[in-house]
Amino acid sequence: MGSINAEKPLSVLEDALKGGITCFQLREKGARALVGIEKKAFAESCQRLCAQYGVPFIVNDDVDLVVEIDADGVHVGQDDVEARFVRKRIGSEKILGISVHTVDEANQAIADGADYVGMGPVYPTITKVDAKPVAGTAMIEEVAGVYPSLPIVGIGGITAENAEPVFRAGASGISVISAIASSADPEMAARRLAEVSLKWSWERGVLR
Ligand code: TZP
Ligand code: MG
Repeated sequence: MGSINAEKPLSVLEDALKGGITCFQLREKGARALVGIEKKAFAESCQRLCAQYGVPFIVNDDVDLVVEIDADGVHVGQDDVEARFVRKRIGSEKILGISVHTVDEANQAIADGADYVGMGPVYPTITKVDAKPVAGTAMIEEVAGVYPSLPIVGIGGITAENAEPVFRAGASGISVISAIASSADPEMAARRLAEVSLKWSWERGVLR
């Protein structure tokens, strides 16, 4: 894996879509992050691409942008605007994802109307500068034990090679940045991740 390919993000996204990603979240962060009309224009380009592939387009944090461009959903963390207000603002049709780290936060996320919860960082990552300490898979297992039908998406340092324990712990999905965006071949990287995910959704179907 090299560094994240920030120069041509739309071509990385298109490769990832070709490789079989099933959801995309726009996370426009950091020193060089787009803002205002530039962010909106970039978001709309991502949204159009996702629509071509029939893949939901979710925006991180920016509820105003979600409403403005009619994105498919929004993802918020514990330090962002309170999730119950977000659900009220976006209505019942859009996807609401909430980052949680404990069973208590999962309880609250469900009460606030989460469609899925994100949990991590499972493994060490350098992508999120303010990430919480590495959590491994234990808390995913605990939350999945309490809420077996809650969609849990693991995040943080996940690759096709280390994804299995995340699914074994009870996650229904995995989300990645570096494993695709830092790959020399993002399409192939996405394909391998999609294969692992598919294998696990199939095993779940058999095991349940
Ligand atoms: N939340 C917890 S870790 C993380 C986020 C957004 C970053 C994950 O990025 P990577 O590159 O897949 O480790
Ligand atoms: Mg956030």
